[in-house]
Amino acid sequence: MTNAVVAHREPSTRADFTIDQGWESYTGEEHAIWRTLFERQEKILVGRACDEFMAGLIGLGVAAHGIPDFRRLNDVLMKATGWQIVAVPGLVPDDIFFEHLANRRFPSTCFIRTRAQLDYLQEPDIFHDIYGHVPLLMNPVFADYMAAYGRGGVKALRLGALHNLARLYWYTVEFGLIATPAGMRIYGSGILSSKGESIFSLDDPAPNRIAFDLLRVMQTKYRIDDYQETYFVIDSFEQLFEATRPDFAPYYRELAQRTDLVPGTVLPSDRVLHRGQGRP
Ligand code: HBI
Ligand code: FE
Repeated sequence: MTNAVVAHREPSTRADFTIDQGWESYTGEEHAIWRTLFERQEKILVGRACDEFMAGLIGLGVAAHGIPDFRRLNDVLMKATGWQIVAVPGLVPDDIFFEHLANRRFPSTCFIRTRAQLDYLQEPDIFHDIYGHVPLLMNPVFADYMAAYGRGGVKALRLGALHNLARLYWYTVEFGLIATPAGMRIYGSGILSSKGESIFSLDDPAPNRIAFDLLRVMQTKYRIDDYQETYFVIDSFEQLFEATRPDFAPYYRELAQRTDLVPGTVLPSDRVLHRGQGRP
């Protein structure tokens, strides 16, 4: 992330790392970059994003015309599921991140990528966070899952098992697919906010697509610098919420006995929905 883009957002001086969004200070060019990203995804995601995401986007009124004001979004979001967006300068320490999620506060960055970064940037920007993550927080079951994830994160930190839980977040909240009667659909924010991966994750023969299994996901490493080699597919948000209801301490003990799996692994015990052909 080039510092120049972030420079006009003062770093936080608050203990919870929050800052003011400063919605009035966005430039015309920043609003135009939002419009470009929004209109591009709007076309690509028809028939690719899950219905719950589309409903959340409409419910929130996240429109193409420019960068949304968190105050307006919070009026709607709070009424729908008790969540609110808080502005942060960038990635915040894990303990702060989980504390916010556990209290139904989604920490969103408020800078937007440059035109040179339209197709890829390593760290989350406001388009990834608001367009990618927040619409699904309008869905009550998913909103409960995210709050439960926050509570779980606080505990995982104490148990030294954060790396296992971070994999669950990665393969569901960021890069998850969901099976529907109309076919596989996207719900992961890292995919929804990415032009290339919105197409690759569903259409490309290269990656594996494997039915979600909690321990399998938490045992599997992931890459942050390229498309996923494996996507995990849930049957419903209820399945995801139920799977993560129990106390995870026994799971962490079990995982400590297993060796980590590399991202492209396919196990005989996997319910393989598509066996990837690997990338040329
Ligand atoms: N901070 N702002 C922000 N956004 C994230 O998605 C985020 C973070 N800090 C930590 C983090 N994600 C992950 O490392 C945790 O899921 C483990
Ligand atoms: Fe994210």
